[in-house]
Amino acid sequence: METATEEYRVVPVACPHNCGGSCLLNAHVRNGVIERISGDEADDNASVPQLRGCARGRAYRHRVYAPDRLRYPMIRNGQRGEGRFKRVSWDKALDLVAERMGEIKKEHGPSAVLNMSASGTYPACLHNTGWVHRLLNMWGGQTQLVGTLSNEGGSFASRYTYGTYVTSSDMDDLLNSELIIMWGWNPAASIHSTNTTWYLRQAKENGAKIIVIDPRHTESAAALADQWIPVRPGSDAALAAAMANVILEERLEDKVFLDKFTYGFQDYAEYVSGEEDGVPKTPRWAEQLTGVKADTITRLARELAGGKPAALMTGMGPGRTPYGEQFFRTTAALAAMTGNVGVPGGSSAIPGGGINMLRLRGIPTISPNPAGCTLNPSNWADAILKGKEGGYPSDIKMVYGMAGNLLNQVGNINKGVEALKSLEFMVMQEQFMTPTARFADVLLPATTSLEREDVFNPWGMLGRYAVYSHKVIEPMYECKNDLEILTLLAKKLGIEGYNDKSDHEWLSQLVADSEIEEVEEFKRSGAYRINLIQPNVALQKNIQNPGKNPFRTPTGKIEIYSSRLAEMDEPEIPPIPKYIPGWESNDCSEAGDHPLLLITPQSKRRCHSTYDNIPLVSEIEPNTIWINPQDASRRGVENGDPVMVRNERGRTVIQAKVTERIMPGVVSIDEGRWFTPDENGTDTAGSANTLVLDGPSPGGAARFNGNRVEVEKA
Ligand SMILES: Nc1nc2c(c(=O)[nH]1)N[C@H]1C(S)=C(S)[C@@H](COP(=O)(O)OP(=O)(O)OC[C@H]3O[C@@H](n4cnc5c(=O)[nH]c(N)nc54)[C@H](O)[C@@H]3O)O[C@H]1N2
Ligand SMILES: Nc1nc2c(c(=O)[nH]1)N[C@H]1C(S)=C(S)[C@@H](COP(=O)(O)OP(=O)(O)OC[C@H]3O[C@@H](n4cnc5c(=O)[nH]c(N)nc54)[C@H](O)[C@@H]3O)O[C@H]1N2
Ligand SMILES: [Mo]
Repeated sequence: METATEEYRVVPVACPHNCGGSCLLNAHVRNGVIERISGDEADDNASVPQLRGCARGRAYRHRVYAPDRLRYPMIRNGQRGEGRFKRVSWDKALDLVAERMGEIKKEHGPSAVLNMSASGTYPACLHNTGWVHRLLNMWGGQTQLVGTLSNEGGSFASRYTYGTYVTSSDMDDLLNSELIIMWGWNPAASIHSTNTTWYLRQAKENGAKIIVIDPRHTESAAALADQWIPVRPGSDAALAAAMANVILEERLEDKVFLDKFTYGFQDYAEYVSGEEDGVPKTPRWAEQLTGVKADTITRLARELAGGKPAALMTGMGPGRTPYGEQFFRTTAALAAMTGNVGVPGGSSAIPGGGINMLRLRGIPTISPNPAGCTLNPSNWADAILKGKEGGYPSDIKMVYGMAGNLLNQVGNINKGVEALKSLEFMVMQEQFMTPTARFADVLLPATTSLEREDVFNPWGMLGRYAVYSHKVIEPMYECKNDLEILTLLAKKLGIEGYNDKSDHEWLSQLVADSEIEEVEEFKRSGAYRINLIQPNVALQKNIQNPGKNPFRTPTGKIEIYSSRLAEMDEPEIPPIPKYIPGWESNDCSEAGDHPLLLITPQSKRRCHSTYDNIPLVSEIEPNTIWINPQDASRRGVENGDPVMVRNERGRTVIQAKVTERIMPGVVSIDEGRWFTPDENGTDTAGSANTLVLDGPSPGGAARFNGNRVEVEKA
């Protein structure tokens, strides 16, 4: 029963997580306590749909009120990584950080500090990790992680093929497609923009045919696909080359498009026909490598060539393999061969940025890094352990991290543990005691996004909306906003001019400088949506008017043959797209005692490792390893059995899900469970990265998929 003294409000906020969407949520608050969170219930219409959150966003309250929130600053009180800490004041904690940073800079220079901030607040316009870069760069510099763990393969391929990173059309353009090939793409779980699955559903109702190519029969396959084509991880470039072979053999290619818009296609055609290396890339050739029947490949190729406009929608999973960049180069070649690039309903076949219609910038978070030292994120641990002697740009002594759990989220956790143990000093700005935070010397407790004000927008590629996220409650315990923590530290470090505005002033400026005119309405409703009659189509202007808008490649064309890659002269980065066998992946003869190929996709119960400690969301589905009945029965494993998964990098125990939904020879563990070792170092939580390789592919991609493992009854 409500009484007159009770205050009840419904406050618009954003789901702050980094799945690519930015959903509008409503926080229901009574007397300063969040009672529940509901989804967007605005009037729905086809062009401006609701921004409805999923189970994770709606459970955000359970993160805010989680009993294991970090509550006050703490310093290490035991061995590093042991997890014993003692409470101190903010003043004392920040004094210690400033003092140790000063000593480390004096002795080793600023590049001794590795910035291990990551994606936890990526979609936030204000409280994001750009401020850590700003702090360290103004202080003298840092060793910086450059590039993403997600899409370096795609970025590499789009840079050399199209000369731009803006390669994604708006998702509602899928309504213009006749055929949609979801190639290693599972937005039913991995979102990639709030309404992607909703548009796919409508496309299907409009009669589009949907084919899923994935080692797993995914949620998207179950909900949307007319056909599921399982493929061995890391072999997709072979599948694409064989499709190209069929298209050329049957003369189904779009010659006019190839002549007008591409450069060097003939070289690829010679590779595909076998003229170049004596190996025709026929469907039969690919069958051995991919596990896809030659007939199926032939039919798929014909379907793609005949199904115009066809959207070859590639996810990032197949790109996170040993030569992941080649996958996207081959799919771009297919899209060009079939004249599907830059047209409504088509696709560039490389995931990348979209045409950004919102100028939500203006916060000066990035300044140049005076130390100039950079690392691929997949090398962070190796670089700490080996330093300059190992060919890395710096000798790292200290880590500063905000909103990242990179011990858990990069391959080879056991190597990461060794690396963190070897440090002189480590600081983490976190909300929880994550596996990474346990190794810190100083823990600085950060607020959640419901305790502060911010603006969020989805990944550049995928939407035309922004969400205003109001402050709902006061900071819990002694937690502080990330920007406030960094501003206080900047003062202690004697940095001048780091931050001269309040959060509110920053956000007012941000919105005032953007295209948003109805600022009050944006704040009131929480959402700003751009209604378009026609969705944006990536690369369309290059195709409509190539004279005026040449592709930004050396030749001004889509470079199937890249002159810049040719100049590099690296056999592992050929100038034309090629299938290159992975280190561990496809060659069955090299399987040894680790015969199964592991993939580690995104979980619908987590955003990476975020939410792994929240029981409510963990109920969505148990954490399991998917294994085909053939592989399970050979090992005496039954559905529900605990199994040990192992290779030379580590061991983890997890429950088996015996299912036809994964192809034989492949197993799958959703990434992101918190590494929880027992006294023998065996992980007890099913944390995928105990098994995964660290280090990037030649083009920079992380190699999360296609690692060799063995499974046995635990
Ligand atoms: N729920 C949820 N959503 C998320 C995230 C999350 O953690 N949770 N993370 C977000 C982030 S930051 C990112 S970068 C994106 C990542 O998005 P993606 O990289 O697209 O997602 P994944 O699930 O890793 O991979 C997509 C699909 O590829 C398949 N796959 C794996 N290896 C191969 C292969 O070699 N060949 C083929 N054909 N398929 C393969 C997997 O089975 C999976 O179904 O997702 C975002 N969305
Ligand atoms: N095996 C395998 N590993 C993968 C992937 C894969 O597909 N397979 N995907 C990779 C990809 S694409 C990515 S992007 C990375 C992501 O890796 P990370 O960027 O490390 O992402 P999270 O694990 O979600 O960790 C984010 C942390 O930020 C904290 N956090 C959230 N909000 C805030 C805040 O407002 N302030 C502060 N200070 N902290 C906050 C959360 O508590 C959480 O611990 O993982 C990669 N790891
Ligand atoms: Mo990512």
